[in-house]
Amino acid sequence: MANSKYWNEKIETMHAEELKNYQLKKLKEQAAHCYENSSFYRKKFDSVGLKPQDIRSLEDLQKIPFTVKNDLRDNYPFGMVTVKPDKIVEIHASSGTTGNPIIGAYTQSDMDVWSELMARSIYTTGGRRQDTIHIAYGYGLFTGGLGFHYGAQKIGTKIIPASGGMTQRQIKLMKDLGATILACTPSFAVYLAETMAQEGIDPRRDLKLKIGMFGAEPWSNKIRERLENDTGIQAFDIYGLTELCGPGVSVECEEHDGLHIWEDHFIVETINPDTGEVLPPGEEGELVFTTLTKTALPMLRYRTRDISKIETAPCKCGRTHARMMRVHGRSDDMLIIRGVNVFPSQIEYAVMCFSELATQYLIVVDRPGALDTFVVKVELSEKASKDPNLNVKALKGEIQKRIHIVTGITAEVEIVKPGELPRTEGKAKRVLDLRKGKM
Ligand code: DLL
Repeated sequence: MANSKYWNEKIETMHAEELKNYQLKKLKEQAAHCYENSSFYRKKFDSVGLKPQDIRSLEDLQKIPFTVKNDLRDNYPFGMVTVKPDKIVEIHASSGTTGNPIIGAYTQSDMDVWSELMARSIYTTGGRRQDTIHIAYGYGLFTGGLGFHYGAQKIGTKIIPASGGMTQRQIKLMKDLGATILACTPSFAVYLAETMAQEGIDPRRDLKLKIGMFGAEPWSNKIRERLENDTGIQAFDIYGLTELCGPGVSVECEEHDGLHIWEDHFIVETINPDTGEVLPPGEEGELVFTTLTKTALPMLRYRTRDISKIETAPCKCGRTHARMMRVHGRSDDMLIIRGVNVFPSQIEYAVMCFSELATQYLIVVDRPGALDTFVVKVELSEKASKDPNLNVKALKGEIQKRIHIVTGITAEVEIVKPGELPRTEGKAKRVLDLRKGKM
């Protein structure tokens, strides 16, 4: 049971060696479950002459072939499910818009684990029974809304299941109902903060918010600084994906130095995304997860395409579970512009260096002729837009220089008025690639 600091002290502070032994025991069980109950996994094992009993150490995990997103798409909807259909109690799906959706199927035991991990994650950020959590992640097939709901329910927190949309109404509800925790995407949090400013609401004076739990999309420390400054809350990063459960795979503790991966339920590896080679901790690469306790749709060596690095050194908070550094992008988010690799997070970093700018930005890439065009649209902050001494031309030049420093290529910078770029209530869209079909 939870004491003042940990939701589950024994598990969260388990000695590293003990945690490894526990993982190995669970890995053997999960591999056997997959082999026995899924023709998909049996074929994977057989293709490399592997049997579940060959998994004798954690290093042996590397003998199992990777599982990729297309495996899930190709086996849609239930081809990779490893339990009888009547054992499935809930289904979610990720937000992709084309092709077969990626499905998350849960048994009751999977639901219990997910709720437990979400309760642990909320508790880690300081959420307690006395809190009121305003959940503005979408409810429905997306795992954000309900994932937070189940975790908060387990803690006993008062829940406001606001879901997405109706920004002004959300602010009124947060104010009137005394929300102390805000859970939503970082881009929606920025939008809420902007709207509050426009409506003359001072979050420090008019609201009781103290914790923000932001995830489901990449966001930078610069956005954290802005959000914390604008609202007075302490912002925490939370990560997860439908294929593993939803939110609750990892979360930041009060040290804000990486997200603790709940290693009693997941094994993490980082690999070189081009070669598949396993990288040592500390080296940046693609995150690969193996579930240890999932029963309906277990994932063995699942390639997430998310780029990060792992920190195994002890954390000051006392938790022994490894940390992943912020995901700053996905391998498939990477743009190749005029032959140069560009991540949207690099642009975000450059943009956030300027206090004259709001946090919104949009990258527009096109190929009208032989060459790529690369436009970065940025927005002036309300304050800067009212400054009569602002030299827009000089500012543009500075932004362009900064983008060149971080990416190595020159962008055309367009500065637009506050509020002109599109806002989203869910995951932000930062890139408009108009080259598709012109390549
Ligand atoms: O986004 C689950 C979630 C909901 C996480 C609410 C956190 C909060 P999917 O829709 O399946 O699930 O999208 C998963 O979103 O592979 C990452 O690329 C990205 N992502 C999720 N959390 C973060 C984060 C949910 N904290 C995909 N930082 C993942 C960066 C994130 N990217």
